[in-house]
Amino acid sequence: MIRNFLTVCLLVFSSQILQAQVPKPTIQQLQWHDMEFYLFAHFGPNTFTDKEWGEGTEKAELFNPTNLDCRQWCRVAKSAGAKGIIITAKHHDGFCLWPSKYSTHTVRESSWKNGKGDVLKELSAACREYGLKFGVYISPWDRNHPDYGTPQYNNVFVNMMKELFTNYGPIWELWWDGANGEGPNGKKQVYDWDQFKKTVKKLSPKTVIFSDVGPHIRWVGNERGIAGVTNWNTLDTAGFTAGAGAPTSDTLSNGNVNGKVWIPAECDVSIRPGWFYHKEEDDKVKTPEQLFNLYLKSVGRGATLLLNVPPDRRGLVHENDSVALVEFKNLRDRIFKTDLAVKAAVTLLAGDKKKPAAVVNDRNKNTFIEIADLKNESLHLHFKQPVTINTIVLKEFIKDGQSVKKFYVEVRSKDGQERFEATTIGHKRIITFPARLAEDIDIYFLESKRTVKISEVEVY
Ligand code: FUL
Repeated sequence: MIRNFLTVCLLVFSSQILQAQVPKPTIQQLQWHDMEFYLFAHFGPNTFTDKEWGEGTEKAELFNPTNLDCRQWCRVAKSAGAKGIIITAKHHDGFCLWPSKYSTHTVRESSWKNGKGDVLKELSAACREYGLKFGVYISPWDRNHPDYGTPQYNNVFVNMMKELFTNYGPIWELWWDGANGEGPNGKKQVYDWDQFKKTVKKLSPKTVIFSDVGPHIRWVGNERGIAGVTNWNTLDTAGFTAGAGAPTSDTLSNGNVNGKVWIPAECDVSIRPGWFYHKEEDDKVKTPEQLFNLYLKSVGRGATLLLNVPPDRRGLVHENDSVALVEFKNLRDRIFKTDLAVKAAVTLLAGDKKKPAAVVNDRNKNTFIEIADLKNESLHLHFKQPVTINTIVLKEFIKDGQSVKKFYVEVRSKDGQERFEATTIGHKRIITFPARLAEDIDIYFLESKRTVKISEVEVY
């Protein structure tokens, strides 16, 4: 009797431990996943010198946009269906787009608005006005600051972040570039990441922090905007740091299947070849089709898409970029216009038993179907009237973690059947194929870490 009791206790206890070990997103990370697509704005002295990496010796007065209008950036972002904008408040050249007290290389020293301008003030206000999230990139590497390369510089960096959070918040995402080169005195900085993290946690606990290794969002391991075909939201960070000490690109692209921490990937890429605006790239803006392809390889693989759209010397998003972005939005709207799954009868099949599973086409991401017995259970969608389709979207209920390792979708009709195999799902998996007729769709889960929880299936 006592033995039985002890066994039960042990089982309950160990299942609780297992539960506790499942890495799950925070509320802020969940909200971040749902943002899916947002813009990056590389802007600063490089815009005026045609460089990608300024040396920090550029004269501050060079920074002089003739017609800066952050509201125009926001209108472009809105018409592209982007949910926020992250601005390079300070790139490697050390120039601050706000009048920082801790630097002498800022908008205050520039000719723009006689030194009275403040890009962060204008952009944060415009984002608020247009209902966009406001994010900030701040490069720890500083090729201008005299303290860079000494312990004092870490305090400078902390003080700058204090200014950002105090004067321009709420800041939804903070972007720490891992680059760590030499400063004006030829020395490299030993970054005090712990102090940086503590500062942000104290000032703005809801901000999600990006770096190569999180703590909240990881780099995807390339600057092409492409997530791994297999993409785990989990990562092991012990022993790694941002920058040179980061895990390999492959690991960053794929995540770690049994990673201990929820640190999902963000895909950063520029709409042009460079990160900063260069006139000679005006005809090299990615086409709407190229952008859509990137969308499929980022958002469609469970990551987010951070698309850089660099303002020009006027301080405006160039016409070519905004045209491409609007067309990119039109393309998505056309493709994802009518979700045919809503009309399908969805059931969970287990042998010859059938259970209704309308939770996956109720368009409520908070409801989900559980599939525990992978060998015998599958999801089935039946269309009374056969439909022509080329896209299937699946979503896992990631609030409870990520589980699916391998699955396939089978599309059947009188024209025959075709199977599409994939690995992870996570926030979203978009499967595309040449249009074909569908009367039935079966989804089989082949491997999973735990009980599969699917919240949505969409069909287009
Ligand atoms: C890199 C930087 O060196 C590039 O200039 C750019 O800002 C990119 C987003 O991150 O690390």
